[in-house]
Amino acid sequence: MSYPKPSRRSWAEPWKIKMVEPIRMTTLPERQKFLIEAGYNTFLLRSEDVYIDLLTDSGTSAMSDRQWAGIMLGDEAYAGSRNFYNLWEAVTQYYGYKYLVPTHQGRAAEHILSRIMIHPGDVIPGNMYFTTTRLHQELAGGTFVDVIIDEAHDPANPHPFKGNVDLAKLQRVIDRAGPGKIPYVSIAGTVNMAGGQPQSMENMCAVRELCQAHDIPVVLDATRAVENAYFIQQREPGYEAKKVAEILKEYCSYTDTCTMSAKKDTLVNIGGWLATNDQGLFEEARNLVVVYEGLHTYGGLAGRDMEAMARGIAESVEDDHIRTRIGQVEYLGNHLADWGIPIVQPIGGHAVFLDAKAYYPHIPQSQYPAQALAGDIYTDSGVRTMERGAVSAGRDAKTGEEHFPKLELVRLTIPRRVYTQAHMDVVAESVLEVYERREHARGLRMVYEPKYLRFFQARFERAS
Ligand code: P71
Repeated sequence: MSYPKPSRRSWAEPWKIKMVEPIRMTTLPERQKFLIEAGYNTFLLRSEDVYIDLLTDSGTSAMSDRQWAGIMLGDEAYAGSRNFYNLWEAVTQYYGYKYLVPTHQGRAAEHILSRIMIHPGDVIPGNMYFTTTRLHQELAGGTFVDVIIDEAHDPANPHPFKGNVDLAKLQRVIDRAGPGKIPYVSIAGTVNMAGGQPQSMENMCAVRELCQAHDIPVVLDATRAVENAYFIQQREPGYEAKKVAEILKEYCSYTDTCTMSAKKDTLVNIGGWLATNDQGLFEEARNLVVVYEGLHTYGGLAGRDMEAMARGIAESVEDDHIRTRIGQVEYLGNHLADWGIPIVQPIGGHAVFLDAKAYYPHIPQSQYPAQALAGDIYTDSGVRTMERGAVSAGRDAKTGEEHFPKLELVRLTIPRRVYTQAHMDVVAESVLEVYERREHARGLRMVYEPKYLRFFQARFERAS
């Protein structure tokens, strides 16, 4: 008897499980109570009350046995720790930058960079805002201007590189502000708020050329640059035979400086850095880090954290690892798309994003449909997700008006090396269940709004 050969599950994990952490399923009445107590904000839930935690991929990865072994090799000297030099070597080897300043996480690097490079009245163009990045630019007196391609704002548009910069938009910003008012161009690969969408190498090169012509530095947010490199390998002609590690290094070579939240790509629970080829910037950053973080050879981290990071960097660029990582995200996304559930296309690197406007078209954006949807998924199954819409976008720094972004999304963010295919199936089933009951969904009103990054601590009640 003959039968069709099943297609290969090419993303199967290149590791096996050595240690497990129990998780607990709660009851529906318990979850209803927990969500009300949390003010309908998934950031305010206790993790013990969560079954599958897709809030973020930040600091939630599982470390390897090699990384845990590195933890035991922590050199906890106040100054000149061996692990700092190992980290510096790894950053130079894989990302290519000459100088390194460690920080406790990404926003600390953004803070230091913004303080040094931005002056009041400056303009910082970038490929879509990120919450902490934009806030530090604003706190330093700058204004962020979005120059991403229009396709990025359309959840259904299948453009393969929705993280690309629109060069005409960038040129217009340079002409209007004058190059002297632009301390740097801020590039992220992949673009978190667009749905984990990559930038092409060709576009990065073009940005570099344009910036060079005006003597403007390029600063990379390298938080998920390994995932970006994988998409370049998969989608950009000429890169299919190259290793992800090689592509990453070329990508970074078109930039002068990077900030990094090492809690994502590099497979650690805490850590970050600022890396640069500019010796003057390095010296200033190394000096300022002692004011806010700690000595320049630990930047708010323990020696063991830096060792885990150095080892995580090497693991993160392995082709087998990154294929599995993104393969799992695509597995979940394709499941949902096959059922006709509205998600951002193409499927992103670190997460599947639900299009809450298409999900709940009857809830006006002023009643935060994505916030409501995140709560409804938690109530259904104990799966925790994150709002990435109007609540995250906050208010205009000058006018105080609420931003209502085109993208009103719920992010199902997949931690690296943590959950199984069966967990993904449970998530997909819950998302489908909530979709089938969508006509009954109701919006929210905000009853408490903190001043900075309101999405973390805002509280809501059901809109009447
Ligand atoms: C994510 C996070 C963590 C987060 C931050 C703010 C709001 C909600 C969740 C952090 C990033 C990031 C990029 C592209 C800089 C940071 C800050 N992402 N750039 O996605 O995605 O890094 O958290 O280490 O300070 O859940 P930090």
